[in-house]
Amino acid sequence: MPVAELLSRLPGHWRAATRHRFLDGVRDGTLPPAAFDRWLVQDAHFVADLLWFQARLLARAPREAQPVLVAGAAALVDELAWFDDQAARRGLLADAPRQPATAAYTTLLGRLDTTEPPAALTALWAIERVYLEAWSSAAPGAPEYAPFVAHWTTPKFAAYIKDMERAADRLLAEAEPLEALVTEVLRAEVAFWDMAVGGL
Ligand code: HMH
Repeated sequence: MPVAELLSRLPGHWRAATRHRFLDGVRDGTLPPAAFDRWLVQDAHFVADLLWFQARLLARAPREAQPVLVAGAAALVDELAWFDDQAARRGLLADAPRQPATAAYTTLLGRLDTTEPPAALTALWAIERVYLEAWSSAAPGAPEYAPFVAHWTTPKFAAYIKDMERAADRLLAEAEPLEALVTEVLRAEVAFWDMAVGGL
């Protein structure tokens, strides 16, 4: 079964993770900048944790999956520098503590770190695929958020995700029931958006 089918088997979770009040607010400009900033700081933590997970997956993955993983790891290093730059411009405290939803996602990444590479790669693909879809739902975004929406919906990001999908499909030659794992990813994504609007 191609990994893309996992998502069409989970329409409710997919929708909840890609259509959210936070993203509506980004699109129509009703999201308060403070909520966006709160989310940005937490997402920087998430990306740092994702780099940890991805670098370790790179080391243990079969050779055929390594090119896409190494390219993505390099992109995450650039992304962290970009977050630092945004934090400096917006006067944010990048070392603010992790919120519970961020810490819970970190725990999930820790579990994925002990999951066999084919399943771990599929989960990583789902993490990136859902994020692209979520930001695409907010496009083009209100003027103050449009540069962020553009940053997370580039053709380059979409092509990277497609490459990872192909790698996951190759590794998962045998049918594996991964709905439960992908559901966990989608739930973690919903909790992450919920966190960002939590104080509103
Ligand atoms: C919460 N999910 C979340 N943040 C991200 N930056 C991504 C996925 C994609 O890297």
